[in-house]
Amino acid sequence: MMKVGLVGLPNVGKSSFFNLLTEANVKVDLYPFTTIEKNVGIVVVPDERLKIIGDILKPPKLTYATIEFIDIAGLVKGASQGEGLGNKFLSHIRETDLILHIIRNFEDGSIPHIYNTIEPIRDLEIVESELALADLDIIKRNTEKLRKSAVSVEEKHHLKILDDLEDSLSKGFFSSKLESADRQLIKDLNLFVLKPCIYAINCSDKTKTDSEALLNLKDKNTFLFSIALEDGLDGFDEDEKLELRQSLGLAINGISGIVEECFKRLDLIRFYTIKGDESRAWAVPRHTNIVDAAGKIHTDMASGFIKAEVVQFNDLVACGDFHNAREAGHIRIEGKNYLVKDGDIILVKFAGH
Ligand SMILES: Nc1nc2c(ncn2[C@@H]2O[C@H](COP(=O)(O)OP(=O)(O)OP(=O)(O)O)[C@@H](O)[C@H]2O)c(=O)[nH]1
Ligand SMILES: [Mg+2]
Repeated sequence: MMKVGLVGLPNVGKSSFFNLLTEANVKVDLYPFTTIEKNVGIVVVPDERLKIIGDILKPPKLTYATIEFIDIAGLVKGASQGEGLGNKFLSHIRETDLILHIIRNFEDGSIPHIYNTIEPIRDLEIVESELALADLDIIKRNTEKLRKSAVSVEEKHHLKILDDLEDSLSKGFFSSKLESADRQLIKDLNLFVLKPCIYAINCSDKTKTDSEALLNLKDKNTFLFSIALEDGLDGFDEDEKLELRQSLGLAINGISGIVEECFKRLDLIRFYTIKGDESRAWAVPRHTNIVDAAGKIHTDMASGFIKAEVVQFNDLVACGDFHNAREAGHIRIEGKNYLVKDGDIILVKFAGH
């Protein structure tokens, strides 16, 4: 399962956000939330298509695709050198696929800010430079070893990738434009700089959010939300919630919008299975092969894979069910080289029960 790690300074609202995710999942019972540990939770990804499948087929059970969220303590200046609580947990963020960086943009005298003033860009830079320093540590350890042992062209190329990355991180650039083959080469280092990142700005529930600082952040992947506002939205209907968020210049979908954004940034797609008692959405990386996708459902389906019957969501909805879709000629037979597409509804035929 894909994992999202929450990072940010202390008192920016990471745990409050994590708790809101929990509540959102509990309130709608279709959205089960599981806490594995205190700070690790499984969150379902909102999915209109699965809802529609549920309405049409009325299966006893609907199962949504999920993402795991991890909440760690806040990072402070010097975290990479062991300062503060967050450092201890940085290794948990190494194991994630996406960083959700929560940034404080709300004033509240009763909630101290570790650097006293509300300055989103400064805060972003502090946290990213700590992540960069932690990456530099790892890169240096690896280049030292490689410099001694690199002989082949491949090894020297590997070393060059790391040297270039070290150079740009040392100059303060916390971003990387590595090609995917090069990325693959250094994937095992789990560097923060190679992870996709979303900046979630926790705004005040009162002020409009068009300050210059935030506009400057806009070219980054920015999501504006307000925990204080979301906390007070119980009892409003969905349209009213959208309007309130919009009037404050926030993203209209609030917390569930962030989850969707994470899904997008992870470059995941969804396919569906509708056999038996359960209709279910599965999240896989784009370009996943059908056999690997089948293996997610059951390992036997991958090892005994024969073929798959595939219908696109829209065709199934138009026809009403799998049987009618077949009559209408919408079912495709796909072999082991097929790459799964977003919205495919898949029936795997496999041998060896
Ligand atoms: N006024 C206001 N207070 C908020 C908002 N978001 C969070 N808080 C409060 O800020 C305090 C800190 O929030 P947390 O969610 O615990 O912060 P954190 O980022 O998890 O902090 P650490 O775990 O220490 O790193 C809590 O008292 C929250 O209720 C907000 O949007 N507005
Ligand atoms: Mg916290």
